[in-house]
Amino acid sequence: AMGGPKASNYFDFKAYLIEKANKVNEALDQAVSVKNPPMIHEAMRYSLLAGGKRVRPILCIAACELVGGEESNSVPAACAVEMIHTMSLIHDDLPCYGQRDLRRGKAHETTKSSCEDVAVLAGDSLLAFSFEYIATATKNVSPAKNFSRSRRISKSIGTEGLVAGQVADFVINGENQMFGLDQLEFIHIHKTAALLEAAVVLGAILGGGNPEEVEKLRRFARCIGLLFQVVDDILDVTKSSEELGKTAGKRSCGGKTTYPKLMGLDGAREFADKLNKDAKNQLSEFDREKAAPLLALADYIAYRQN
Ligand code: GRG
Repeated sequence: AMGGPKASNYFDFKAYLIEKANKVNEALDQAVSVKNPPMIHEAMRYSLLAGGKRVRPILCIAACELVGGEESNSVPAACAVEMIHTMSLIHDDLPCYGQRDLRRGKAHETTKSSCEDVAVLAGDSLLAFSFEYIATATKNVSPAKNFSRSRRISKSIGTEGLVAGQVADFVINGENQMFGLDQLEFIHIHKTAALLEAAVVLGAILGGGNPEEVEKLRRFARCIGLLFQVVDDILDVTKSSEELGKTAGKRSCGGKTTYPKLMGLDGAREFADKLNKDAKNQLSEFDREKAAPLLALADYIAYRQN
């Protein structure tokens, strides 16, 4: 297929990421234009276009292409998922969630003080628009598929998805004591993996994947979602001990329960390896060359340094 990996063992993942991210950025730029009232559209664009690795949209496109779909089939869904992710970051940066550092640099600094009202509205309108956009911008999709797609995305956001994770996070963390692996996993599966799963499943469905393929890709996404957070926790420990001369533990945010705290640093590293292997195992029956982008994405998440 056009734009897919070349027929050689070598796969240029860096070039792949740049190509796909550019495609997504272009589509997002066109999707949300400045119209009336300009202020809210500018706030939406500010957060949406302020950078971000575009992991979720790239996963969506890669899943679509893996099962034999055309890239263009999945781009609107990929963009919708990124709008939802951006909404969650904007809301997460609000003072009521106690966020210490704003994400994406200064992207959400509108949330700092007097602009909280705009930030809430920018998040809300991105969420609403994501559904309008996916329904109108995706071409050649049956009403039945359209319906099941909307349902899947809704579930990944609401009280069975992101919101469930955020609520569990503050309820459990609010008790201010260590909790167990099951609870930690519940938080991450919902706060992080749910949207990654939705991205991949939408891509696979739009690409024409059969139910077995969709299910394998869904499990793949769940593993890398959890992996993302285990690696995050490991980096918290290793980064803060690297920060010589600075207050130790700056990035490790005090009493928070983390994988290294529950399993030790080596235990957490072993768990991360296991998740990476489990993720890749889900792809073992796909064509290896076609699976190259997703295999590389798993390693990218596993071996990232910040
Ligand atoms: C769903 C209405 C509604 C509200 C959201 C605040 C909240 C409720 C949920 C929190 C969700 C959240 C912020 C989860 C963390 C997800 C995460 C892993 C963020 C970092 O993602 P990256 O590294 O960020 O992909 P970039 O900027 O690269 O896109």
